[in-house]
Formats: sequence, structure tokens, C-alpha cells
Amino acid sequence: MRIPIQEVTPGIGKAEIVGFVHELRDLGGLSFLLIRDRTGIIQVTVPKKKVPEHVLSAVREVSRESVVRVSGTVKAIEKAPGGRELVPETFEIVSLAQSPLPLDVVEKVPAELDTRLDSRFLDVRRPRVAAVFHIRNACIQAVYEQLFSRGFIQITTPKVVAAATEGGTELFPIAYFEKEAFLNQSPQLYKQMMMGAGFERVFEIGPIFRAEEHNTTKHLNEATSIDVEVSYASHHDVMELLEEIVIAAYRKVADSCGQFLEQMEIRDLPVPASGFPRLPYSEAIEIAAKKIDEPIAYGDDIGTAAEKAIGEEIGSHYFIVDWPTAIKPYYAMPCEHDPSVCKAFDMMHPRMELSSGSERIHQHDLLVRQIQAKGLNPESFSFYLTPFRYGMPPHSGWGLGAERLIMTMLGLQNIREAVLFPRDRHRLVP
Ligand code: AMO
Repeated sequence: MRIPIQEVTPGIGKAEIVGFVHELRDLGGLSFLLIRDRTGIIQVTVPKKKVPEHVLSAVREVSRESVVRVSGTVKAIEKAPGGRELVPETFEIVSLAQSPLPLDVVEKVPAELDTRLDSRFLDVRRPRVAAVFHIRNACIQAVYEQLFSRGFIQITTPKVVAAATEGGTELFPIAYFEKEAFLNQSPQLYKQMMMGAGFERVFEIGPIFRAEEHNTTKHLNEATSIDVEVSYASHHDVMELLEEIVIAAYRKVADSCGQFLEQMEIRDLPVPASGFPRLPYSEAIEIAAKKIDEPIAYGDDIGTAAEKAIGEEIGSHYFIVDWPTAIKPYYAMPCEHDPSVCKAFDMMHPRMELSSGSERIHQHDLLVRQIQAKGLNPESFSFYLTPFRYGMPPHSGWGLGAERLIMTMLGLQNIREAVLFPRDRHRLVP
């Protein structure tokens, strides 16, 4: 019976393992193999004079990254990984790997990201790359735990839609029988409709599609959004929730992913302290104006250079609040005292934006006016607008980019490293 490599200890006497051949060395009278499964690596030592003939011939034939099944005696040995080795009595090649490999799994030759992504299945066999996805899994698990424990209902909304959510650009048209259709940019309209349906607290973790033309290190054409919507909550309430969820994700990784952090050479993962600063947009612009070369004024979007300059100044996670209504989506609630400012926020890591959200407009007529003010046609939104005519609770919510959360947490240079099979301007395969 196969046991996980991590559980092979000298005390157990005999063991059978199944895994990939990580390394292979022939030292004349002795062969050494390292065998890897998802739990760890073990040395298999083959004293040529002492093992059965069928073991010898299999070891001669096997290549790196082949899948093998090995059983034998476990012995304590100081120099080997985990302080033990396996001396084989049986050695079966389950699946022989062709040579040469398209990618060096033991990383003696560092590969370009493109080459790695082309052979992602091999790339992810590297423990330090696999670690990213174990950590991503822990983050998503932390989000689920937080949201389920607060009574949220998980929903699934359509990804094939008839209208834009966040404005008309950045949409992928698709062939949908005789109708015009698009890939959804955000579950925004649907999560709001579920407030109209009385669900009060919903969330969805799913794909969003953005036809961003430009290749950057922080944009994907298919990203994962953690989307939340809450009835009878203000934007302040959902900012607090967002902060708590980000902290919980960090804490979960710090507490339960030691082995994976170590593989990534992250010695200590600092968990952000609660009480993220709330920086008004007007002050954010002033900070940026002092620090960057390009001109920036009140009412402008906060671009990459400004984002970086402000992030350096603040030095920790923070919120940008009190945004001009003109540069936020139509669904953001304008402030009562000054409707040129709205109850929207962005949550920032010093390196980049992680999330945006707002208190939403829940009054039908105001929402129609705001849609028109953005140059959009309310008729294309009638399915969304109708629930606002039949009793709509006040509500707030946000969308948090899962890949950006992982990327900033682990200090990854490129967002593609946080996705198994990224979609960008040039990459549609694998
Ligand atoms: P927004 O468009 O700001 O807001 O998206 C929310 C978050 O999703 C992530 N994100 C992306 N990540 C990688 N590549 C992309 N192309 C990309 N686009 C977005 C970012 C971003 O902060 N409906 C609103 C949310 C809401 O108000 O509830 C929305 O979609 O981390």
C-alpha cells in the first residue's frame, strides 16, 4: 500500500511509495534517486550488488520525471532529505517520461515565464511553484470560512451576458446563437439583484473577463474575483468586512502554510494590522502630485505611477475613500452633503489596487439618472433596474481580485504566476 513520502520514517521498517523521479545519479556501484510526491522528497539508494536484477534493469531504464512505484526497507541516514532513505526490493516504472524534458523541473536552468507557462504541468511539479497554489488554496479557504461563518450565501451568476457591467469598454463579444452576447466583466448586477431578492448577504468567487488590450504584470484577461454584497450595510461596514477577510487570509497562510512559505523562501509572513488607514482621494492625489513627474489633478484616475507613489508613502494596506462621483461606476452612491463625491472605496496594497467597492444607489430614479450621466442607455439595463422598483434594500459590496491578493502577499513579480493557466493578450493555450 502506497504511503505519502512525508510519512516515511525509519521506524516503520518497510514502505511503498509512488512518485516522480526528481533526480537520478549513477555513482558506479551505487545509484541514487530522489522520488517526489506532493508531500515531499525521499532518497532511494540502490547498492547494485545487493538489489534484485529487475530493480537494476528498471533503474537503468528510468528517466527523470517518470512515475515509479518503489517498495523496500527504510533506513535512517543523516545526509539524505528527511534523514532517511529507501533501499528498494521492488521498482516498477509506472509511466516512463520522454527525454529531453521541455522544462527542467529541478530548476538548474532558470526558465523564462513564457516557457514555464507553455509547460505549466511540469512547472507546477516544482515544489516552489506548487507552493503558490497551496497558498492560494489556503487563502480561498480562509475567505470561505469567514463568509460562511457570517451567514453569507454562495451564489453562481451567469458568465454569458447581454450587457456591460462596468461600462462599455473591455468587453469580450462571443458568438451566442443569433444574439449579441459578452463574457461577464463582473457579477455586479446579479449580486445587487440578489439584494432585491432578499438574500441580504451573498458572495461569489468566480471568473471575470476583461478585454484589457495591454499586457501588464498586474492585469489578466480572465481573473478571479471574490465578490460580496450585503444589505442594510454602509460602505464603512463592508470596508471593515474586507479588511477582516484580507487579514484572515494572511493569518491562515501564516499559521497553516509554513512548509509552503519555506519552499518559497519566505521566512516570515507579516499579517497586516487591522485599522487600515482611510485616505481621502483628494489627499491621495496631493501625495501623488508631489512625487511623480506626470501631471495629476483632482478628477483624474489614479494610474500606475501615482498608485506606486502613494503606496510608498503609506507603506501598508490602506483604503482610498471619498472618490469623485464622475470617475466611479454609475451604481456608486453619491454623498448626501456633496453629490460630486461618492461612497466608493478602493482597497490598496502598497504595490497596487486589490479591491474596489461602494455603497450602492438603491433608488430607482437616481440610478437611471446616473446610468444616463455615464452616457449609457438604461434600456439595456432593464432586467437590472426592474428589481429597484419593487422594494430594494440599501446595500453595499466589493470585489477583491484573488490573483492580486496572492501576488502581493507572496511578492510575486507577475500576476501570471498566481494563475495556473493564465489568459492574456497572447496566451490562449494551454
Ligand atoms: P473592479 O473593476 O475594480 O470592480 O474589479 C475589482 C477587483 O478585481 C481585480 N481585477 C483584476 N485583476 C486582474 N486582472 C484584471 N484585468 C482585473 N480587473 C479587475 C482587481 C480589482 O480591484 N463591480 C466592481 C466591484 C464592486 O464594486 O463590487 C468591480 O468589478 O483586484
